[in-house]
Amino acid sequence: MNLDAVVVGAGFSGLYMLFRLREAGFSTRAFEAAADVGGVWYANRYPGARCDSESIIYNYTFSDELIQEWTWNSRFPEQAEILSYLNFVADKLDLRRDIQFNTRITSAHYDEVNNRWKILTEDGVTLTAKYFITGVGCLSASNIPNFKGLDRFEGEAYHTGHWPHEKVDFSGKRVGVIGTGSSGIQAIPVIAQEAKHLTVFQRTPAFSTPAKNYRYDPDFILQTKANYNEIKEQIRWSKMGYLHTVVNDRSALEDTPEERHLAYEKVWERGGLGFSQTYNDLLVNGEANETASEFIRSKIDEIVKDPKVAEKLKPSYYYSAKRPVLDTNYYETFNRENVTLADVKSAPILEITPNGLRTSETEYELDVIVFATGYDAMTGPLFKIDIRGKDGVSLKEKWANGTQTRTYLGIANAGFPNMFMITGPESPSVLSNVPVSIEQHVEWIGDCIEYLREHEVETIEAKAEAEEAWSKHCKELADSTLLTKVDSWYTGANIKDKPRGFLIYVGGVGEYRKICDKVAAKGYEGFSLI
Ligand code: N01
Repeated sequence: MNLDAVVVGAGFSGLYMLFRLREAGFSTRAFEAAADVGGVWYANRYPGARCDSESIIYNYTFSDELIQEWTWNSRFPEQAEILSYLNFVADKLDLRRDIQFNTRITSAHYDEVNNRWKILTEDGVTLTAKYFITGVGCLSASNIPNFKGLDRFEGEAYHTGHWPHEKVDFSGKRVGVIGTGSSGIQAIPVIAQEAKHLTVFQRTPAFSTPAKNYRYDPDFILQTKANYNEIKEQIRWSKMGYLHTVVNDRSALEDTPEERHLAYEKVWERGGLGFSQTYNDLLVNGEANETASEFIRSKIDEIVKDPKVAEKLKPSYYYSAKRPVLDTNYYETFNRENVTLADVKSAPILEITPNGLRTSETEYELDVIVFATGYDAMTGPLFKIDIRGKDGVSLKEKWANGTQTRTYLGIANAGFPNMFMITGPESPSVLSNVPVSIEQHVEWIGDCIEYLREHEVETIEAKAEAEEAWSKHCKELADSTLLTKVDSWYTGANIKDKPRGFLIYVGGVGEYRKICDKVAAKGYEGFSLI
């Protein structure tokens, strides 16, 4: 099969990319490893899975028809609802006829002589395409730590990112959840309600603030749909792709402790990810950050009845330097009789045993282990495909296995002509409301490919110097924040032997859009067009 474009993935990115190119008249096919559309929302079916972005902005904005015909139920959409939404989009836009499911792309090699990408699927089929576009997501390569004895466990074991389609029955069972990031913190309160006993294995406590989810009022939905153009413009030019903005546009240190307390209390009660926006310097000034961190720690003391447990749940890193977590009754769950907190920082997990797991202190008998242990983010999903550009150099080699990951705008790579990445490393991606960033990338890539056709350009390739400058800019911006001062999956610290690096553009989605638009307006400045 010889195509204009091959798109990898049928999640938010792949679906829109397929549509955008097909509408422009390019022969395009998307390949998806899973059996249906949805990407991470197809795979993340764990109990309590819900998005932290508010529903009304967690959707495509490019089509008014889609906006008007779809109605969200509640403030934060649950996994099944998002999956229904993506199915609705796939049906409405008749996308399935150009998606090949159950098909993993294993390699994509650039053939310099013919200027084509040679793409191989897991079942041995070879395709060629002029453009190779990845829509593999930033958090799709799940991580299960290489615990000793992992394969000896005789009970049930699940990773939150690859949850079975059938309901997992926890009733009457002794369950262990390893990991207290966003996934663990959403799953724990729900599993606790059903399990006979739940042990939470916590290595680093997370800062969590309440989601305060609620059902939408029909009038609010009507109003939202009527004003959607305004909403769309607002999120597209915002800092993070959200509607909320900085609540108090000043340093936290300019307020008295009493004023700060009132401000934090108000934003805590409102719920959602806006807590990190209470003041304008929480992510850049350690002292200001400490005021927010201390407020959350005081809330843990208020909620958790056993002071020893409360103490263990209190984080000590800079709030929001790791991805902040939203919860529904997370801290309250530790007041339940059937829930135990095991601190695996002080007593690490030594091995998984046939009947549970053993830490340096004691043994835990478990019927079910839930690995909420996260992802090899950003580069992990790309490295699952053997991508080779000019001279047969692989992306892994080019990025020196991650030690020197550099891209141009997070979209393109020197040495990899006619290849585009949607939400690639060094784009705003996971520091934004991701669908907003996805749409911007898809539209920019779509416009670019149309421009190439119009101007009879055969290849587009990022220049090495443009890439160098972009990476330097990304690094400088990140280093001016607290984000690089804390170990997290943002920095690669969660994966054993993964090189450290901060692979996200922190300048904001509005600013980033301006930069990308300027590059295009200047005839794709920083790229070689031949
Ligand atoms: O993964 P994580 P996640 N022994 O990496 C622990 C998005 N998301 O799946 O911090 C013991 O955050 C690890 O401990 P530590 C969102 O962007 C969004 O929860 O490394 N523990 C940590 O506690 C999110 O940030 C939504 O010390 C081990 C946990 O496992 C991202 O996905 C929902 C361990 C992993 O936390 C990832 O979230 C879900 C070990 N050997 C996800 N190894 C919403 O929008 C790891 N851990 C709601």
